[in-house]
Amino acid sequence: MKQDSTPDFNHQDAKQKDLLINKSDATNKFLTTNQGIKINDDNNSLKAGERGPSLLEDFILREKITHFDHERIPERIVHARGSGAHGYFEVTNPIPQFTKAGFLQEAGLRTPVFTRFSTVAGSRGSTDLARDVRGFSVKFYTQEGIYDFVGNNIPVFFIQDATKFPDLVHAVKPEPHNEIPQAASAHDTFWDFISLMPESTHMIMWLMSDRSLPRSYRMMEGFGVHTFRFINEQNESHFVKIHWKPKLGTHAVVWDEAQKISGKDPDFHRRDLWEAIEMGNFPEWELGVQIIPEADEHKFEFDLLDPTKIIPEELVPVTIIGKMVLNRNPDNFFAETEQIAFHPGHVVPGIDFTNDPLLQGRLFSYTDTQLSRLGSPNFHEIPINRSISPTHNNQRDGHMRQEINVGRVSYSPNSLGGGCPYQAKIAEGGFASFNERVEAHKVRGRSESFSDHFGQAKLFYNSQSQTEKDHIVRALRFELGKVDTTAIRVRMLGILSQVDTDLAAKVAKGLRLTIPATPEQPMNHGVSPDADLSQEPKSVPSSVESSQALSMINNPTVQPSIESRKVAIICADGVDEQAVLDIKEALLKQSAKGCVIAPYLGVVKGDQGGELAVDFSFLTSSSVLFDAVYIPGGLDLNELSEDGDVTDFLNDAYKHCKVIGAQAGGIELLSGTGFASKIDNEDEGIIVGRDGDNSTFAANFITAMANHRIWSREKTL
Ligand code: HDE
Repeated sequence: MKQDSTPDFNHQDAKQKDLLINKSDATNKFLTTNQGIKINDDNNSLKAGERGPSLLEDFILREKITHFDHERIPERIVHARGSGAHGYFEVTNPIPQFTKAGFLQEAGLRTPVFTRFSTVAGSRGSTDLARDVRGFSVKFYTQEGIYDFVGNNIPVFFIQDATKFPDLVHAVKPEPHNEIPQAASAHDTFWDFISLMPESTHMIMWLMSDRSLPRSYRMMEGFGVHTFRFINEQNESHFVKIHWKPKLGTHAVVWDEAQKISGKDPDFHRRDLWEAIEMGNFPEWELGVQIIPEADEHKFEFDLLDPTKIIPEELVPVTIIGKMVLNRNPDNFFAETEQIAFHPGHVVPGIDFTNDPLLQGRLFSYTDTQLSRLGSPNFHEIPINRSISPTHNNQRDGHMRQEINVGRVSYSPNSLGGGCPYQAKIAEGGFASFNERVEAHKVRGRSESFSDHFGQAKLFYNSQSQTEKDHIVRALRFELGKVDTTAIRVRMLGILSQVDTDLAAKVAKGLRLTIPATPEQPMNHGVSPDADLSQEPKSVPSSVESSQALSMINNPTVQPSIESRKVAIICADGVDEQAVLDIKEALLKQSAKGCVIAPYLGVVKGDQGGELAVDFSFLTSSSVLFDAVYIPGGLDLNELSEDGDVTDFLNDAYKHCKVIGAQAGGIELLSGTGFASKIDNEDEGIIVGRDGDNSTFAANFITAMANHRIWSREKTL
C-alpha cells in the first residue's frame, strides 16, 4: 500500500509506539526469576549448611548464571564498533518524477529512523578515533516496509568486486598470528594487499585524508557509494547516488590528537553523539541525490557501476530532497544498537539495484551474516528490526520465533485460507524488480571500463588544500613507517607516483626510500597462468580537474560555526568570575559549551567571593577533548603555571591548531608557559583581551573558533 497522501506528522512516532510493547521498567517492582517467581534472597546461593557445597536444586542460581554465561553474541565481522540513535527523516523537496517510494512523496512527511555509525576494522570495544572509514547506516521504518541505507562516510570503496572483500578484511584486521594491531591499518598485511590492488588507490587517498578522523559523527558526510536506481510510477529508471550532508559541516581532528583521544576517551564519538542528543543539540543531515537519466549511462569517462568512482558534483549537482534529525538516544545499547540488522537489499518499491558487482555481493552477505550474529532467520522479529508496516507470509518456525501465526495454511497457492495472504499488484504497492534487459555470456571477468585506477585518485589529491595534502603525506609516512617489509613500502611508492609525483616524493623522503623507476605490475601477483592480463591498471584523466566538494577546508558549503563545540575554561581560586560567566553565556548563545577545568574537583573561589563549579580536573580531562581553550584573569599563577598538566594542556591545544584565548592575568599564564613569542607574533588563533571588555573578547574568540582550526600554524611540507 502506498503511504497516505496526506502528511501524517505522527508517523514519526510510530516506531517508538511499536517498541513500547517490549520495554520493561523495574521501578517499584519485585525482583523475579525469568519465570516470574518473586525472589527472596539475591545475595546467597542455596547450600548444604552455611559453609557447605551449593545445591544443584538452586534453580535461581542456575538460571542467573546460565543467562549470564550466554550474554554475548558474535560481534559484527566488520563495523563491530558503533553507536546509534533514533530520529526522523522529513521530506523537504519531493521527487515523484524520479521515484515512487512512498516515504519520499510528500513535503513534510516524516518517517521514523534509527541510524548507526561505526568504524570498520576494530573490535566492539576498540577506540572511536582509529584512522578508518566510518559506517553510516539508516533504517527507515516506512509505511511500505523497511528501507535500509547502508553507506560510509567515504563515497568510494577499496575494491570493485565482492569476491575480494574477505581478502581486504583479512588484510586490515589484526594479523592472525598475534592479533596485532587493534583497529589500525598501519601494518604489513594491509599495505601488502593494498600495494597489490591498484583499484584501491582512490579509496586510499580518502582514507589517508582527514576524512578518516572525524571530529564527530555529527560532522561527517554519508554516501551510498554504489549507484542505485530510482523507479517512478511510469516504471522509468534513473540512476542515483545518495549523499548525506551534515548541518554542522564536515570536520576532522588531527592525527596526533586522534591518538591521544584514543587514550583519554576511547568513547569520544559515542559520548559526543549521546551528549549532543541529551542536551537537545539534535544532529542533522540533509539528504541529497545525484540523478542520472538512463540514457546518460555511458556518458562519463568512468563506469557508473564501478564503486571506486564518484560522480563529481561539477558534472551532476546534488539536489537536496530531505533532512534527517536524530533526537532520541536508545534505551538499551544491546537491544537496539547491537541487535539492529542493516541490509542494502532492504528496499521499498521505487528503489532498486544496479549491477555494480560489489553491491551484488553485498545483497547476499547481509542476511547471511545475521544468521550467525543474531542466530536465527527470525532476526526481523527483534523489536528494533521489526517493520511498522504489517508483515504476512508463509515463512514459519525457526529459532526464537515470536509471531504466533493462526490458521492451518502456510503455503501458496491455497484454497483453505482463501488464497491469503494475497500477492499485491504493482498498483497496490507490490515490489517488482526493474525489468532491465540483460543479454550476456557467463564470464568470470571484469569490464574494461573498470580499469582506470588512478584518474580519480589524482582528482581527489588535486582538490585538497595544501594543509590537507600535507596531512595525506604525513598519514602515508606514518602508515608505511609502521610497515616492516621494505619491499611493500617501495611498491606503495610506485603506486603513489602514479597519483602525483610530488606526493610520492614527499612520502619517499619521510621513509628515506627511492621511488622505483618502473613500478611493479601489481596485478600480476598470484594470478593463474591463463588469466587475462590485458587489463593493466590505467589512468584516465578526469574531465574535472579539481572539485571543491572533495576538500573539507575549501568546501564552500561549510559555514563557520561553533554550534555544539566545547571550550575548556582554565580556572583556579581567585579567578575573574564575571569573565567566566560572560564567556559561558556568549558560548551558550551560539549553542556551544564552556567547561570549567581546575587543579581540583569541587568548586573554585571567584574574585567576587562567589563559587564556580568545576566540571573536570586536569587529571580527568585533556585539551584533546575540547575545541578551544580560554584562560580568564585573576588565577593563582603559582598554583597553575608550575603544573606540568597545564603546560601540556596548552601545548597540545596549540599543536592541534586550536584557538587559545586569554584575558588580563590569563595572558601572563600563557606567556609563562612558553607562548610569549606566539602572542607577540600575533598568531591568528591566540586571542588576547587586555582591556577588560568581555563582550568584544568573546566575539573575537568565537569568530576565530568558528573556522574550526588555525591551519596556518602547521609547517608546510
Ligand atoms: Fe558492509 N558488511 N560489506 N559495506 N557494511 C557489513 O553486515 C559486506 C561495504 C557497511 O551498522 C556486515 O550486519 C560485503 C560497502 C556498513 O550494522 C557484512 C561487502 C559499504 C555496515 C558486510 C561490503 C559497506 C556494514 C557485517 C563487499 C559502504 C555496518 C555486519 C561486497 C557502501 C552496518 C553486518 C551496521 C556491515 C558485508 C562492502 C557498509 C558482513 C560482503 C561498499 C555501514 O554483511
